[in-house]
Amino acid sequence: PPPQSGPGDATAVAHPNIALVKYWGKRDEQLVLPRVDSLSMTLDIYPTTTRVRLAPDADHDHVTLGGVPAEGEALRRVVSFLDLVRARAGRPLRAVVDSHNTVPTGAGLASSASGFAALAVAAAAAYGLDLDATAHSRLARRGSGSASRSIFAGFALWHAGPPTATPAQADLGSYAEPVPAPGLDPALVIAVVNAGPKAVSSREAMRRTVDTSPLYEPWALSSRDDLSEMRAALARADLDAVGEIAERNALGMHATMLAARPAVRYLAPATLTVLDSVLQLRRDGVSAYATMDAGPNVKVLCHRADADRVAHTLRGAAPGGPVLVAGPGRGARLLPE
Ligand code: 2P0
Repeated sequence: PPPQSGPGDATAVAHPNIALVKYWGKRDEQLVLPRVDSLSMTLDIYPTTTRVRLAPDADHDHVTLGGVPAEGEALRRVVSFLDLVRARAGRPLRAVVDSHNTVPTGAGLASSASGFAALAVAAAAAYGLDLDATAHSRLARRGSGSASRSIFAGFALWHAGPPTATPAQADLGSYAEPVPAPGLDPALVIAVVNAGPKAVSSREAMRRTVDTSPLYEPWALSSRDDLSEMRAALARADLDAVGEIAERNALGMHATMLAARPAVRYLAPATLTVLDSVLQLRRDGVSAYATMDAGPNVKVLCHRADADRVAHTLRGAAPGGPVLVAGPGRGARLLPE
């Protein structure tokens, strides 16, 4: 039977998002407060489905990811997230969590975004918290920063939040909200050049970049201009401007990591081969722009009408890994619909 969400037992689905203006660097690790605003597109592929059931007789949380019991850091992150929800609900009960990702985990394909967005919505409902989308976004942020954006459909802006006097105020000030982009009909073509887990977690890589990279502050400053120009470009449905800003913002983010000590390098030879083919597409008159996250995989923004041609070119450039076409997807929600 289809899952029925209600108090005590709730199932949620969420999709990953890809940032066009990146989140890189925290100002508060505990609260997951970023140093910069970021802006993303939620995808319509790679959903994560997560069921949370309260377990009155259990003395610890049971967590499975893809049917396999979670352990180590993955388990710790889910349990601390549930602790937050329990504290807020004033209910100490343990839970059974079953999560199914369709996206390769830890490969820079935003599995933690869909994962914690689905967990936030399902856990809040199971523990009887009545949260609006903004509150879901703040809560999801505590699990993984980028998850704050997957609460929303389409384009979303995650506010770093203003400087504040207290941690409670800071928590309130950092959440995502939808950004309308009327008239834009985009696709993101994803070239998976390596679906394996990354060697350095994005959490560790961000920390090292902020602490040691002389390029971090200049990038964070320029990112503010990228964000305001991106909002204007989305509002006028200017895909070429959206793509140019996204590509320069991502390359700049990777430059900050390359300048960290020791360097963090997610870009692989196949990444550069795909970037060359994106340049060639542009020379051939196709509006195509690349972005890369904490991994070697490349996401190419284009008009939806050009997506098949772009996908064909990327398949030729990076034989081996799958190439998928994604469009703007829905926000996180409880099942059934
Ligand atoms: C982003 N990334 O904006 C950036 C660009 C990767 C590169 O958000 O430590 O998994 O859990 O808050 O959200 C990946 O970082 O990090 C990420 P945590 P998260 O999408």
